[in-house]
Amino acid sequence: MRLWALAVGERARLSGSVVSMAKSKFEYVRAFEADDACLPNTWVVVRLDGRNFHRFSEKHGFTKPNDDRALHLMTKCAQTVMEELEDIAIAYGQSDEYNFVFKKKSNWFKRRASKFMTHVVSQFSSSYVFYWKDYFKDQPLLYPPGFDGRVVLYPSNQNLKDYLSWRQADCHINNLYNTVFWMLVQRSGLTPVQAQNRLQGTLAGDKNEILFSEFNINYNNEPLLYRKGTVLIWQKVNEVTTKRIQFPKETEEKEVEVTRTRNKVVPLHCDIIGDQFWED
Ligand code: DGT
Ligand code: MG
Ligand code: MG
Repeated sequence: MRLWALAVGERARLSGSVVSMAKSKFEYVRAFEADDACLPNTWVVVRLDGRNFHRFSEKHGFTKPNDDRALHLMTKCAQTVMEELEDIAIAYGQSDEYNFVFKKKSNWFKRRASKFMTHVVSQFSSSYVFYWKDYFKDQPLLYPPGFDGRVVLYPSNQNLKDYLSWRQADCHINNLYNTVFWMLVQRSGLTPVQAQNRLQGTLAGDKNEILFSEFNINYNNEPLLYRKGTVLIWQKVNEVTTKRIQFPKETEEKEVEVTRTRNKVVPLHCDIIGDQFWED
């Protein structure tokens, strides 16, 4: 049919029906979208992890085994994620990973796993690039970093506690190993292979002993940031600002202090394996 040959009103009527016919003909493809709603009443955890950060940390000259700039940048990005997105109750980060826990009752985007995961990962990634220069002052970003993401559901509070404990235990094990490993390489002049052989089969106690007897380091005095990672929680904080106000019957403005309570994301470097943290 040559629609252009018809009167304007007639053309609109016909083209409308053609479009709606076509719409209903094509619409079946929507059924191919999988329903990925997370089970109700479960904790939704999104874990993200830097893609090939072994290479990324080498190329950008991260200090070994811990780079304060990198760790603080990760936390800044995680804070941004918590502030920009909805319903994240707590987050935990270490090395090149961060874990975000959505509230059990969250109905954000109808609990669709893909929405949770992609929003977290994209907000985090863009923040990493956006805030890079604030932390790595004279180290340019050499190529765009990437992060992977996954969603895991935990039905009980105990499951969630155990999950976060597992991540913090991982932080401890890796950090203890890396601390001794880099001491052996940087201070004792061992090659990486020699240091690896030296540490093969050693237990935590042996590693503590090497640090103490050979390098005079008490591992327990190493910074909590390195040993425990970072927990992000919401806390009410009092914010004091000064405002200029003109009172009635007065001609000049006066400066007054205004205190407001605000919910803020604050970083902690504490133990989350024991019960104390959860009771508090
Ligand atoms: P992936 O996650 O499978 O794509 O591969 P990677 O290389 O990211 O492996 P992963 O996530 O198991 O290990 C994290 C890497 O990031 C590891 O090679 C050490 C590096 N990394 C993370 N934080 C620091 C840091 O503060 N300093 C240094 N030197 N390296 C770090
Ligand atoms: Mg990684
Ligand atoms: Mg990792």
